[in-house]
Amino acid sequence: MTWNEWWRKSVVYQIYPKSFNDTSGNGVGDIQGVIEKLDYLKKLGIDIVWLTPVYESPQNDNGYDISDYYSIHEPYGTMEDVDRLLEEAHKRDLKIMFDIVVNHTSTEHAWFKDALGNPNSEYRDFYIWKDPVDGKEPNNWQSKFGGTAWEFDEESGQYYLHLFDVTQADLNWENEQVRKNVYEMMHYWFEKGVDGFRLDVINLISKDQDFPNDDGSVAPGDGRKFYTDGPRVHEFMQEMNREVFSHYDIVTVGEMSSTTIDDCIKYTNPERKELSMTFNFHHLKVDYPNGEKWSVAPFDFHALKRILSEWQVEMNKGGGWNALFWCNHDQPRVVSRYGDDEKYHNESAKMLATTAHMMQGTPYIYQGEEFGMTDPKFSSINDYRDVETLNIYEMKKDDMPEDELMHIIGRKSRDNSRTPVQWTSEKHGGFTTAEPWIPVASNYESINAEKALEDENSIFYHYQKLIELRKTYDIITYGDYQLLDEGHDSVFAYVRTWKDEQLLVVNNFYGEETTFTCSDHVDFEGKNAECLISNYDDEPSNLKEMTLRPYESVVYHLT
Ligand code: TEU
Repeated sequence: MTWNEWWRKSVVYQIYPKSFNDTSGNGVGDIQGVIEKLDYLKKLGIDIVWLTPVYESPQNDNGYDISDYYSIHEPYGTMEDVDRLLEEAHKRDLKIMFDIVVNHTSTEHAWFKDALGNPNSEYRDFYIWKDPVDGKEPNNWQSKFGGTAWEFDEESGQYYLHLFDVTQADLNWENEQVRKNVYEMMHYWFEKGVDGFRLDVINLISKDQDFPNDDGSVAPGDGRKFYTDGPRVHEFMQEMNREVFSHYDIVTVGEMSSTTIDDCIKYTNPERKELSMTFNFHHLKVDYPNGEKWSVAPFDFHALKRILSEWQVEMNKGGGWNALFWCNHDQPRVVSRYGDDEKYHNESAKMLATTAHMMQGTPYIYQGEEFGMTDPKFSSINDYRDVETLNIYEMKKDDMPEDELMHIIGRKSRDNSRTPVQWTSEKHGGFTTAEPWIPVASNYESINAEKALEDENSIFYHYQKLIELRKTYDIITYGDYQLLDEGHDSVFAYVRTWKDEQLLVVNNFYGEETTFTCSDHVDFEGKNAECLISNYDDEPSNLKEMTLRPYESVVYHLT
C-alpha cells in the first residue's frame, strides 16, 4: 500500500466564496477576498484550500449549476484573479483545490441550450432524455430538492432527468463524448496549476440504464438505488484517473451521496487508481429521525459513535482513506448541532474538533468553524436563500403550522452554514461594506475571527494546535483505531495504536460531568502518558479513573 502521499498528512480548509470575504463591495464574497485571507489561513496551519465552484453560473444552486466550465462567475472576479490566487497560494506553500460538478450542468450551459427542443442537436445525447410513459414522467424518481426528477420539454415531447434542481440537468455519462469533454476540461484546470479537485456527487454519475420505477422500499419513489454507486461508476472513475489524474501530483476527494464502505474502499484504495479519498454523510444523519431530514430530534449519540468507528476501522482494513469533517456548506453548524452553542460554546467546539482531528483520514475545516460560528437562528423565511430550503417551505407550508416549519428549517437548512464569515465586530461582521446577499448571524460581535485571534484560549488556537499535532505525530496519520467503552452514554473515547505508541482520545459529548474508567480499556503499566491537548486549563486529576467536566476532551500520548 502507498502510504506516503502528501495529502494523507494535509488539512483542508473549505471556502464558500459567496460568503467568505467581499472586497469589491457588492455584498458577495470574491476571489480577491480569498487572497486577502491567505495569511490568516497560513497562521491556522492548513495546507489546502478548497473553493466551492467559482465558474460562470446562473447561481440557482450557488455555483453547483455551472454554465461554463472555462470562465469565472463575474461577481467573484476574473481568470486573472484565479491566476493570482494560485500564485499567491503557492508562494505561501498552500495548495488550491477546485470543485468540479460533472454529474450535471446548468440548463444555461451551451450544451443544454443547444440540446433543448432539438433532438437533432449534436449535444442532445449529452443529457438524459426519455419519452413519457402513459403520458407521464418516465419513472417515479424524486429530485433531491423535492418533487419529480423529470422535467418535460414541450418542443421535443421528451423529459430530461435532473436529480437536483430543475435547472441542473444530469449529464449522460454513457456518452463517450461527454466523458472526453469532461476530461479535457479537467486537464485545463490542472495545467493552470490547480492542485486538486473535490468532485461533486461523483457517485451518482452512472445510472441504471433501464431507469426502473422505485418500489418504495427505501422511501416513496426515491430512486436512489438505481443511480447511487451505479453500474459503471468504478469503471468511469478508473478511466478518469487514467486519462487525467495519473498525469499530475494532485489530490482528489469524491463527494459520495448515500454511499457504502465497500464502495468507498473501492474508490480510494490506491491499488485501484480511482480517487484519493471520499466524503460520506452517514454520521450527519444521526439526527434524521426515520431517515427524514425535515424533522427535529436530538442526535443519536450511540449511532454517531458506531458509524464513525465503523468507517475508521473498515476503511483502514480495506486500504481506503476517509475525509474527516463535521460541517460543510450543506450542513448546519456542528457546534449548534452536536455541541452547545451557548453555555459551553468554547468547550464543545474544541471537543468536537478534537474528536474528528485525532481520527485517521484527512481533516476538513469549514470556514468559520475554526472560531466556532453557529447557526444564525433566522426566524423568517425571507432570510433564507437556499433553493432546497425554499422548495421545502413551499411544499410543506400548507400542512404545518408556520412556527413548527420555521423551527425545523432553522435547524436543518443548508443556509445555516452559508451566512457570511464573521471577521470582526464591525457592521455585517466585517464581511462586506454593502448589504450582504444573506444576513450575517446576529452574534457576530461576540463570535468573530478578530476576537478569536486576540484570545490565546480561543477555539482558533485549539484548531491550530490540532493541526500542529498532526504534523508532529505520525500515529495520527497511520495508527489503527479502536473504539473504547462502546456502551458509554456520554463519552466517545478511542485509542489509536501504531508501533509501540498509543494515542488515547477521550471526549465527553454532554454538558454534565461524567466518569470514564480508562484503566478498564488501556494498560498504563510502565508507560509514560503525556497530555497533548485538552479543552480545560488543567488535566483530569486521575488518568485511570477520569472525572470529565462538561464537554471535556483530552488526548494522551502513551509511550
Ligand atoms: O451536494 C450533494 C447532496 O446530495 C447533498 O449534500 C445535498 O445538499 C442534500 O442532499 C440536500 O438535502 C452537492 C453539493 O455539495 C450541494 O451544494 C449541491 O447543491 C448538490 O451537490 C448539487 O450539485
